[in-house]
Amino acid sequence: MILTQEEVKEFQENGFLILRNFLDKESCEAILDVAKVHLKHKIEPIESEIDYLVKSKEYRTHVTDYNSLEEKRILTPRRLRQVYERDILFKEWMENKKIRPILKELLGDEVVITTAHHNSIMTKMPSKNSVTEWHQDRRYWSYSDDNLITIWLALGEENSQNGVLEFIPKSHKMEFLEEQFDERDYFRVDKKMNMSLIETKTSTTLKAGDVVLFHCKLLHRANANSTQEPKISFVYTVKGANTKVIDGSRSAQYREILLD
Ligand SMILES: O=C(O)CCC(=O)C(=O)O
Repeated sequence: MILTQEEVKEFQENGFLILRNFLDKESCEAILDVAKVHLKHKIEPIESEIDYLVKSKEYRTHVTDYNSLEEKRILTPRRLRQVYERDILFKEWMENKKIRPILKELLGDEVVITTAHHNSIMTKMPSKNSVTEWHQDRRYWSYSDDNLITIWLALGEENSQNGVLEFIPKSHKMEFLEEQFDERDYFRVDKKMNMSLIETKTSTTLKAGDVVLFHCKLLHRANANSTQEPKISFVYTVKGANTKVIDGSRSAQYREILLD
């Protein structure tokens, strides 16, 4: 499967692209079954809801320990970290042969998995969960340039009630002032200069098997999950082989996998 010129243009211009029905239902269900076991038993490394809310910008930029901070027995998982190593099914999806030429085309480079970032099963549990404010994933990452793409696989339906992704198209190409972000680098919704941009937001319901590819500087957010079912997605990030990790940074603490 290779992208059409329109699809490549759409990604370059808007900063994201949706590939509908990309992974078959059986594979999604198999991944979901394993993910649910790891979530049920709270197998570390996990980021919990509390971690997500309290970790500072400094912590996220520098600390490489991905285990949860709060007591395991009471934590609500937000994401299972380091999934590449957790299960063969997870590894197989991240090395999926159908998606490789697509990523290569969009990166314009050889594809490298960055296990330091995302590399996760992302959840929003019904009992205790929170809004994800507008942000660029790139903010805590340390690389020579911005040629990084996140691959978001929906494992069930994602809609406005359970926290589907919302994007600000074209924001990956925009230059922003420091004052447009708060102390944790979230894009401020109370700033007049941000409001008109936020009005251009877009989102669409996803079904199991749909994939969203988005640029590491694209502004995105998600509602809290107000339903009784968890929202569970598989999220990992790739970079071009010529995009170099900054030595000594948190991004350099985990291995990279070159896909041939
Ligand atoms: O809340 C969500 O599901 C989106 C999470 C997200 O964008 C992130 O953690 O980078």
